[in-house]
Amino acid sequence: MADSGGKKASDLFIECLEEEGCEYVFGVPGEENLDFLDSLSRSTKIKLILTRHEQGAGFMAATYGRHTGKTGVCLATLGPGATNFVTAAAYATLGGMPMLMITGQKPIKKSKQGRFQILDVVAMMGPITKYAHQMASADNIPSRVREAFRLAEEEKPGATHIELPEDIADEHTHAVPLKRSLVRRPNADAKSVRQAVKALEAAKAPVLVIGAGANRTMTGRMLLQFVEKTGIPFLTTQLGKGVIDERHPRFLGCAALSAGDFCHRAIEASDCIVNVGHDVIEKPPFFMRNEGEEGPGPTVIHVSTKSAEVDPVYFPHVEVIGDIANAIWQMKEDIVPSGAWKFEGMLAYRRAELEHTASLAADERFPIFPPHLVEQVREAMPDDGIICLDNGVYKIWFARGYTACRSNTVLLDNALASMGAGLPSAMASAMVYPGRKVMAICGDGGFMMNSQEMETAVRLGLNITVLILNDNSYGMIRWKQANMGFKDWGLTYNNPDFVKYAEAYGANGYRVESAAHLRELLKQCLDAPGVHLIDCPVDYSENDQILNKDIKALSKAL
Ligand SMILES: Cc1ncc(C[n+]2csc(CCOP(=O)(O)OP(=O)(O)O)c2C)c(N)n1
Ligand SMILES: [Mg+2]
Repeated sequence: MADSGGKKASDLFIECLEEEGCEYVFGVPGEENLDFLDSLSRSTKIKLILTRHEQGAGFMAATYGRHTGKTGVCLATLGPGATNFVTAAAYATLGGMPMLMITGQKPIKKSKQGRFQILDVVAMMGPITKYAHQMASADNIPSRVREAFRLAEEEKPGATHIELPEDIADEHTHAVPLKRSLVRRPNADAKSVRQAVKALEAAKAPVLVIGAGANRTMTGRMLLQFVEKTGIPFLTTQLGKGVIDERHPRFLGCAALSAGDFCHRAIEASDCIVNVGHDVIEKPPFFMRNEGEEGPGPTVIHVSTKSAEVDPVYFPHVEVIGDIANAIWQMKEDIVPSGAWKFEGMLAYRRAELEHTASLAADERFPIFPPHLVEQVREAMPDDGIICLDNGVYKIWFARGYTACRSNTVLLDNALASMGAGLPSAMASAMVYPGRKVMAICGDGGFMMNSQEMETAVRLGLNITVLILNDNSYGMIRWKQANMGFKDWGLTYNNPDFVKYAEAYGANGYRVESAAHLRELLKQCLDAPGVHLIDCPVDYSENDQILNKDIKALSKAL
């Protein structure tokens, strides 16, 4: 370290971010970030996106990472700023989204402040990130920043953290940014591919399950080619939704309920499951059986970048490990489709599901019936439109019933499953894809957890529609409460006047008055620039009956 000559550490830090291709820093700076902020002000490549809460910044950075595969960067101060990052860190790490969090800190060499606001932020971030590091010397900035990006982006992507203390940010150094290396994921071994293909060729009714890890560039294309060549039907988990266009005739549905749905019955009819990109963060939508337990279960083939984390509910028989797109391509090249395969039974379950959904979706009652709402949103959105779901009971209705046509057009979080991400993830989506229609779909509970970001959305001039499903309660928990036989207690509240609330932010607010009015409003809002909020009263009275009882009974009766 030399104070004379060289360049200021915070300037070098920004240069390192530029070298990585960083476009935005989302965040709420504190006084411990002021060197960094000053250096950022001179960058011509990186824009500061100021938010109203660090959690909003973190959700936005993570969503930027989810869409682009490039690390989203966010900034907060020490102590309370850093603790506000915790949920977003967990969201990115569990959800597989590359993100770098930068936090400030008081000087680490000399400090006059005692322990004011000081927490061991690096230790706090340890369990919820892939890498957490305190910068102790300006000379190390290039290698530490490179490392943070490398680890954030490497499979499985997730959050990393660098703490940049004030005195280090103010040091001078002659270090220079490191370039990104050219790196490729290793390909699956041909023998493992052969084993998997042999098992598939010998099966009577194989099926593909597409999970979180398959949601990567190129994987969807290869999977589609595999399905086209073999005719093997597929279903997805919630985080695998949209990897293949769900209008495909071999689509069997999305596993959004835990069990007993039509797609679960289809899997039960299979004797060989190819589980593509399974991440234990999502419960597998099938039950494995050990030998001796009610006969042999299906053969399970795990295709992923990493070997399967063994779990009481997951212990596959064959593993094909390597780049998923390449592994599927190799399997497609090798496989000879078998004339003995039978898919009719599985496809019949899907037809029954579609019939059941169509009958519900036709219900134009007011307050709006969730399956009808899903259908209307689908009709209003173009194929490449993006819906960003917060967490609530409607997530199940959308995961099951909304036909995704493209990858990453249904953003939902079935990993941390945090409330509050709907609005920020829609904002980041609108920034990454300014030419596409973007809608946040939130419960009244989840929306209020980060509703302050309405100001950010208006200030940034984003084009988004926020659809609020209003039931004056934490509906998801009420649904579970009913299902568990408890009395209806402790989960209702009042809401602000959402129309006035939107207007107070300079956005446009509307209240749905009928099913026909909802249709009109969706069209109007999606066609007009700016931030629109639609307050939509919903009728959740049949959630328990349909999701917990009818679906199970109907699918079982087939
Ligand atoms: C941050 C956070 N707190 C609590 C929960 C537990 N939780 C899951 S859904 C839910 C209720 C959601 O209510 P709302 O957003 O109004 O959606 P609704 O189910 O009513 O449609 C709660 C409290 C959570 N997932 N995340
Ligand atoms: Mg609610």
